[in-house]
Amino acid sequence: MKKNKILFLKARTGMDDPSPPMSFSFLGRIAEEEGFEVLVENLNAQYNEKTNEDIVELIKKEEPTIVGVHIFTNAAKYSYELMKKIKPYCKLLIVGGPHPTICPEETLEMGADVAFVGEAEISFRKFLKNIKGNKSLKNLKGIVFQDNKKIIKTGKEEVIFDLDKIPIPDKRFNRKSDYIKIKDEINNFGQILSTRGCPGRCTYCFSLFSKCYRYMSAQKVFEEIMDLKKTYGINFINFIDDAFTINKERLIELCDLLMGKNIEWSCATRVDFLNKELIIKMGKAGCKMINFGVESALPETLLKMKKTANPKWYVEHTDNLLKWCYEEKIRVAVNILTGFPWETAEGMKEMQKYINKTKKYVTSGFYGGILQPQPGTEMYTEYAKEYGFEKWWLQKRSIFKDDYRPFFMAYYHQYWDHLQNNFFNFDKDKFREIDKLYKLMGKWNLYIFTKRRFKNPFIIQFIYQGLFLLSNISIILYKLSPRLEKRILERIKKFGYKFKFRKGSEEL
Ligand code: B12
Ligand code: SF4
Repeated sequence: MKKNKILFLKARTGMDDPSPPMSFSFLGRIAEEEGFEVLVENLNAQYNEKTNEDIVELIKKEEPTIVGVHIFTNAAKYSYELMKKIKPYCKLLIVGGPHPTICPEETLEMGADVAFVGEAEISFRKFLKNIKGNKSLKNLKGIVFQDNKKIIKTGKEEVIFDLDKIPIPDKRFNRKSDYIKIKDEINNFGQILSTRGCPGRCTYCFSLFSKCYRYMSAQKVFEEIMDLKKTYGINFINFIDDAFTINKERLIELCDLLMGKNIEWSCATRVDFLNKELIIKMGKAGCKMINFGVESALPETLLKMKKTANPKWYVEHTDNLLKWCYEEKIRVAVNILTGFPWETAEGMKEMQKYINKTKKYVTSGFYGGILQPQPGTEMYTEYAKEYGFEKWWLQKRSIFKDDYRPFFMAYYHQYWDHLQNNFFNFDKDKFREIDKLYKLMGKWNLYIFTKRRFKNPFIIQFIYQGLFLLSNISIILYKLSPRLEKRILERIKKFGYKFKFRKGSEEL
């Protein structure tokens, strides 16, 4: 008998994925357990050169029973283009991810037969069983679909409380060559999601996994690490949890398990769930980098974004954390988010001072962005109508031709496109000060990027100044003509990539 096949897809967006999407590893395993052959094409993977037309040919050749598309809001427009192309050849087109969770009806209008809402391990398994048994979808929870032109919403599927019961995600379905060209890039397969949900209430954040914080046991996390080490030879794990350090006991237990195991790792977390004692312990257990969701140092913004009720304590505590990490030689990345409607040019100048004051401790770089109000968040619900950005993900045309990002965006002005989107109609002064703020952070990123790769102070200065100069030339050229910028700087951008994996000096 011919085996059922499922093809998972992610559309190209122009902002490459360095690592395979976790959703396909979780769901692929379930599909395989249910007797499906699993195919994955992530067109957004950094080295996947396939086009939408190639996917049409693939579907014609493989004739999958189900085609499943993962959709981020930022990728919605691109995903819909892909869906339009493949729809005539699909037997059953399903979608899932953050965007279908928030806007399931829209995805149906765009061609999906079924949209999955929220975390899908339970609903997806039941769905596959139903498909095999030719049963009605009406009894399934967690999906939205059309029946005789009527939209049927089946209600929420139960939250998975015991994460240890979910099988370890299987990364085998992903083609290695889509993500790896240089040996060290194997660590891109080292992502682990060890918790789900976040108790935070930040007004700009959409939490697909609900506010209910759940976590895998330390023992199960350790098993997954060992599995990755054994299968892929991975020696650097990247925990992609929203707030990895919330459960103190679990963190301590995991650190104890990792002591002396020669595994290095990084994680992201909120600043209010960490202290000096934990940082020391994490450092000893191989933690090399912590990404802090600091977001702002402005009291009004911290309060209005619901990050903290005590901004004074928050900023002081953040300063301490950064120093403690520095002392323990744990590199630090800091996320900064600006662009809120109440912020002013003066506020942005304050933020510039804050960056200058703290940058010494930010040894892994500044990230974050300029607010893009995601649907399903308070920032979207409250301001979309007032500022006229309803359904922006369908309207905003891409700033970039052929999805090529100019050289200056590589390290210097990573969020330049976010600024151009200008959701909240910033006045000239505010626009200029935000621009300055991100350039300041970008300049620091260029410096530490160089410093980690070279030891000789003369060479560091030479390369850093060179990159800085090239970034500014790139801006001027881009303003003259984006095509000219591409012709002159695309090669240097690609060449610069070789430095990315040059072993960096561990000295901070
Ligand atoms: C890792 C990560 C990234 C990585 C992605 C790496 C990769 N290989 O995928 C990087 C750093 C590249 C990234 C970038 C961005 N990210 Co991000 N990211 C995350 C993060 C922290 C984890 C994602 C993850 O792996 N989750 C675990 C998997 C298992 O969950 P999942 O993908 O949602 O899948 C589950 C369900 O959705 C469902 N499902 C998913 N797909 C499908 C498909 C089918 C067919 C079915 C049936 C079900 C299904 O089943 C899965 C299992 O339950 C999430 C936050 C979070 N906690 O999820 C944010 C998050 C996804 N990112 C977000 C955002 C906004 C961005 C950026 C736009 C940020 C920016 N402004 O630049 C960019 C966009 C990049 C782009 N290409 O356009 C938002 C998305 C909001 C939205 N409405 O889309 C999130 C939710 C963060 C947040 N709380 O706001 N991100
Ligand atoms: S931004 Fe971070 S801390 Fe705030 S709700 Fe989202 S995941 Fe939680």
